[in-house]
Amino acid sequence: MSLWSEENHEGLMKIALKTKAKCFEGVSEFQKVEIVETEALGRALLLDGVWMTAEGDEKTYHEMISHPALTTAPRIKRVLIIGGGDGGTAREVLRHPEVECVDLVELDAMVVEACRKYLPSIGSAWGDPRLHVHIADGIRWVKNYQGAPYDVILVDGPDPIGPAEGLFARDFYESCAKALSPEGVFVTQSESPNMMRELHLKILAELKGCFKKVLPYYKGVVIYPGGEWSWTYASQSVDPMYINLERASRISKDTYIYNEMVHRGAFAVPNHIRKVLER
Ligand code: SPD
Repeated sequence: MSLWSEENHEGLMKIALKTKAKCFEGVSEFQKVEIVETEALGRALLLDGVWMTAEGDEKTYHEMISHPALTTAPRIKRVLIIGGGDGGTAREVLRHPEVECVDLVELDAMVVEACRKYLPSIGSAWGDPRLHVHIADGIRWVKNYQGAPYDVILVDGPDPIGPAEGLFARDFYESCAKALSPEGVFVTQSESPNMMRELHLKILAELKGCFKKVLPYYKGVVIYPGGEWSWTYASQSVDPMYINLERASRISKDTYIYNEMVHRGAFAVPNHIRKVLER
């Protein structure tokens, strides 16, 4: 096999990792699913040739998509994860003892099966009885949702290509806003603020049409284009700076990067984004 596995980002940039072996390759109804063993970051998942997660790099992403919401939402009993088929986000969410029920809605069964088998350290919470995995379309799930409101919704999807495109659309954000309790918190991964700046700004603009508070936050993720990554926090009433310190300090005992100061610092918005948001 080739000594390198690489993502070619729009013909502009390549992100390549030296590779020892291929653990899994399959083509599902939706995409090509690969798990490779890399020299630098352990096993890693690619979907359609795009890096999704790697054992040696995943903690920053999964802690940052989860804990800012989970340490600030007033209630965190009911959580919806859309995507997240590698199990890393569910693992972080389920570390909060107040969480009673997590619905994880992943489109592609092959992703869950391959990750359960080859990336067990990322998905270490699959056996938790509070976790309910649904192989289904997350966009339809929230559109048709009639159950008890969620306290937190986390969107851990890929880039907006193919079936994932709808995860970046106004309709989807509106459905999420309706499926949340009035004091609920929504977080989505919101792409690279530098290599995908226009897309990042579009996500913020669409969310602003659906939520009263919309705040992007940032941290580095080694395997994503541009190195710097973003998530966006949205709510009708909750402010991410009002941190439940008991929850934050409890969770911080075992996190890789997350703590109260990392949380606060991540919400510092670079000027080139801030200027657009203030317009
Ligand atoms: N450019 C890739 C963005 C992928 C974001 N989601 C990753 C899933 C990790 N659980």
